[in-house]
Amino acid sequence: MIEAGDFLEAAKRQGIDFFTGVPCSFLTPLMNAVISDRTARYVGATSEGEAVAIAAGAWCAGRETAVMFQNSGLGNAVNPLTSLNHPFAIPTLVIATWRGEPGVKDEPQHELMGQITPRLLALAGVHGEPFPLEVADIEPVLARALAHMRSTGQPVGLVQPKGAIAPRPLDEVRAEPAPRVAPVEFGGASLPRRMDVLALLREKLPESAGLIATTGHTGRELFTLQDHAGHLYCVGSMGGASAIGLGAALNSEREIAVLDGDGAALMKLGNMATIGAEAPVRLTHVLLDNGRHLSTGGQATVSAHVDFAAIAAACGYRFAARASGLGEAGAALDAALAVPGPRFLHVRVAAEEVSGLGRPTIAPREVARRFRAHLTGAA
Ligand SMILES: Cc1ncc(C[n+]2csc(CCOP(=O)(O)OP(=O)(O)O)c2C)c(N)n1
Repeated sequence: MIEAGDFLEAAKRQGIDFFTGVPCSFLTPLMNAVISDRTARYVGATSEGEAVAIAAGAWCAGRETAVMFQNSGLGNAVNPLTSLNHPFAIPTLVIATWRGEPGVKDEPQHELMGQITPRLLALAGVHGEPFPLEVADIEPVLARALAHMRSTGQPVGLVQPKGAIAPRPLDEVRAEPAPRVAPVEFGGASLPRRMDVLALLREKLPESAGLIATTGHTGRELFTLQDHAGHLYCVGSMGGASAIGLGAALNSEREIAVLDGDGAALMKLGNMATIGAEAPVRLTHVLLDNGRHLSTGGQATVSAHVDFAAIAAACGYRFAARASGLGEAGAALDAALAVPGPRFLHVRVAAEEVSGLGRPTIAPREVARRFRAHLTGAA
């Protein structure tokens, strides 16, 4: 058995200074230590996949990260591990608990995942290291993990067995919820093309900003308009753009803009609750709502039934607006950028394909490194 504090201090010595995750009773001591440590940053996520994406955004802003969750949530994390961390070569230390470890008595819902956890992590491209069970093992395990992460750019996983860490109390400071804002209306008669709104955003956001474009044609439209070191084109991790934006905005002095889709936002609606609670002041979340999964054939989403600006306001975003014309979207962005974030813009756009759309010609691995250099000012 090890002490949570010994593990945390060793992780910090290895450069890990940003933690995110979802609790598990096996993780309680380590999570309590991280949350109680005023020099470590912890973000509680609504899902394990969100945590992986938040950590990816934090890495883009220059941090080394760890993600902690129950192995039940590994399924939730597989999508960003395989389609974000892997192609973009974004490392993180994954600490997954081992509920249902073969030979250890546990509940039936953990049995199958317990059998497949180490193999599932390996299949998802996560290199495994043994969880340190003695204090003397902590430093060498973490040193090897960080060396692997830095040389390959890929995540490393530790599977934490039952009773591996001694109990540790929780000393948590909860921020008071901010007063709710009322959504502002910028009504316009016509629906602009998404590409024209993207051009407007590119023009109005500072050169130093980081723009994270959601999965599908949004990233391709942004790339077709202009390639930029401050662009991150999500090729996978559908729904993860806003979580990447949160991780980046919590760790960067730059303005961060998330260019989201209605299908993607609906897939990970919990992300908005975390953004509202964490309240990064330089984050602007723009939802480009065409009412469809346009990138995959135009199937309707349920967005017509959803008041996204009201959800953003209810989640604690400090500014929320609806806009439906191009000029109105510009006015809404001006109003948004004049106040501290997080800010939300719901922009209705035409469900119209752009012909002759390019695809990013720069490999995701280079996009991520260029983006990190841009956000950390090392470019
Ligand atoms: C987890 C996951 N499920 C499905 C897909 C396939 N997919 C790619 S883009 C897309 C549609 C996204 O819809 P939306 O966010 O509304 O953007 P739009 O297509 O309208 O640009 C889908 C379903 C995916 N990439 N990942």
